[in-house]
Amino acid sequence: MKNMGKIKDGWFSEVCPMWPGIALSVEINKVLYSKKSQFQQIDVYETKNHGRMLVLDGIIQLTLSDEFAYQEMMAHVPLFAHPDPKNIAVIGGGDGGVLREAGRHKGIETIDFCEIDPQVIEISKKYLPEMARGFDDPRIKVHIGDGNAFIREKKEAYDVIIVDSSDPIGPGEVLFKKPFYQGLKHALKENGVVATQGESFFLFKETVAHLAQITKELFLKQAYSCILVPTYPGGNIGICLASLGPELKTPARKIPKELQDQLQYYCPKVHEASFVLPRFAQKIFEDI
Ligand code: SPM
Repeated sequence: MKNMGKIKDGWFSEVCPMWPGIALSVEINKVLYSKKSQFQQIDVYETKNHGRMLVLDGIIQLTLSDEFAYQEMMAHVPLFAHPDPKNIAVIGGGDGGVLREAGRHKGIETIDFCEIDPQVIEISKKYLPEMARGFDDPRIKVHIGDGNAFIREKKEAYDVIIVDSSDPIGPGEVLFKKPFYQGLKHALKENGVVATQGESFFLFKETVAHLAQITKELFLKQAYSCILVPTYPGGNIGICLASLGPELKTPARKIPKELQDQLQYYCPKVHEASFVLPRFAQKIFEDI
């Protein structure tokens, strides 16, 4: 895939044809790593004010200053929507951040993790240990390979599946298509919940509508949760949620105090509030 990032005068800019006319720029001090893996260009920068930053094919995946917002919401919204998650899968997110958050749930017994690019895991372990400590959890079984193929082999295996994908360009494209969602449904146990990277309703209206349409057709319930992330273009991103039973917009159980004390973004009120959308975004869901 074409690299969507540019560096000029000490600033990295994410420029992508999917959000024309806007660039998100972050001032950088140093390039810590820059190499092409079998799947994508991987860059790690030391930024001036936002800690280290992971960039794949020129698209910002995280900065250490605000990564907690995305990782916490991607993990805790689906995990608290489920009444008792025991077996879960995480697809993508080789930096380990979603695993770190999922691991805070003591009731989970097994975590299957699948990532297509082993280099992202290796580089995160070396340069982003705050994220990659997620891999230290003994309940995690790491599978290297295609997430779509991995999910297709599973039947009624998981209570919750979280898909931390990159954008629908490059290696993540297949994870935004209906056959993948059919596989997710097949892989869920009764009452299962799925959460996928749902893009921004400002910048990716068509993708948001497309995912809502697919999940409405296949699942009993579907909903879209909004997350504020200053270092993603538009300052926001969403979670596409779908369920075979549980309500999605309210937590199904109380959050233990020791878990709440570890978090910076997620709490039960934010869980509920994240589903309250501006009028134009609500309309995307009314129109499908
Ligand atoms: N664990 C962090 C991985 C992040 N995965 C999602 C990245 C999405 C980046 N693009 C956002 C585009 C803005 N709408």
